[in-house]
Amino acid sequence: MSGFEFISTSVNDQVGSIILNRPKVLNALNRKMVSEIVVAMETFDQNEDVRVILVTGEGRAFAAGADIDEMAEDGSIDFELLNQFAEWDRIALVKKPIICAVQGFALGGGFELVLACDMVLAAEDAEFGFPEVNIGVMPGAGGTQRLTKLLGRTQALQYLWTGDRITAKEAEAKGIINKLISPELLKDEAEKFAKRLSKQAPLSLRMIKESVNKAVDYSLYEGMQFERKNFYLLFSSEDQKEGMNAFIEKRRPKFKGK
Ligand code: CO8
Repeated sequence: MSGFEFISTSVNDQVGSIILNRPKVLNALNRKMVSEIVVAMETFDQNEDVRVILVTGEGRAFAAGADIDEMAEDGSIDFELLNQFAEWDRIALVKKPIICAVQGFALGGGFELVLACDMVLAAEDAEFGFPEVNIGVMPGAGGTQRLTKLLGRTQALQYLWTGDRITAKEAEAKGIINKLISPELLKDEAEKFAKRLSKQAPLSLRMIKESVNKAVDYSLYEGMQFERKNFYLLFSSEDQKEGMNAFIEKRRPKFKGK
């Protein structure tokens, strides 16, 4: 993929990497950058050579939020007409696993991007938070919803009202992140983990992601019905035959994603 101004992308060993690349402003997310991130995710989602998507930030921060300079003079009608958050909705439609690796600040829109990913690896120096309250606004790309679903109402209000940051250690204890890693090892460990996932049966990863996401919004009964259909569906795949035959034949399976 080429032609991006604010991100860089590459494909390596079936992992599609997206690097946020505005380090001078701590990867502040301007509108074009968000569009580029979403287009890159969608392009990787359709690329047969990519099985897992990895999002990282260049420099000392993952992303310090939406670009305040860009929106400072905006009015509400500008937002309504731009409809920029529709792009964020498209992240939830990406079928392949999206992993992010966070160092330094993940604030405001940067934290919302983290919460929109499927799994989060974080360096010990990572800090998460919603400081919007300090500048007279509030999260707009899912922050109030996703944080509340993760932490519950009381704790979500605490962080959203105070703007206090959540340290990497606290984030691990609260289940916001999957794994804490030393800053020097973050990049290598994130790549290693993404590669490990890329060896798993791609359709299983896909159906599991879809089913787990339903658990967030569906009742248990509806979710179980949904899970069942996805379970049945996998029995139409070549990978199910390959996986089970490999087990019986005591060899490693070779998954094709079909
Ligand atoms: N927007 C624009 N520029 C930024 C941003 C930002 N969010 N964050 C940092 N920068 C710039 C600084 O202006 C500075 O630029 P310059 O060198 O030209 O002065 C450079 O990045 C380095 O920053 P600092 O010198 O401030 O670095 P410090 O280490 O002293 O402080 C902080 C780091 C604490 C992260 C500080 O920069 C800060 O408070 N940044 C703003 C954080 C914030 O308020 N984020 C929320 C923004 S609002 C938001 O995200 C709404 C979400 C809505 C939906 C998402 C749509 C994308």
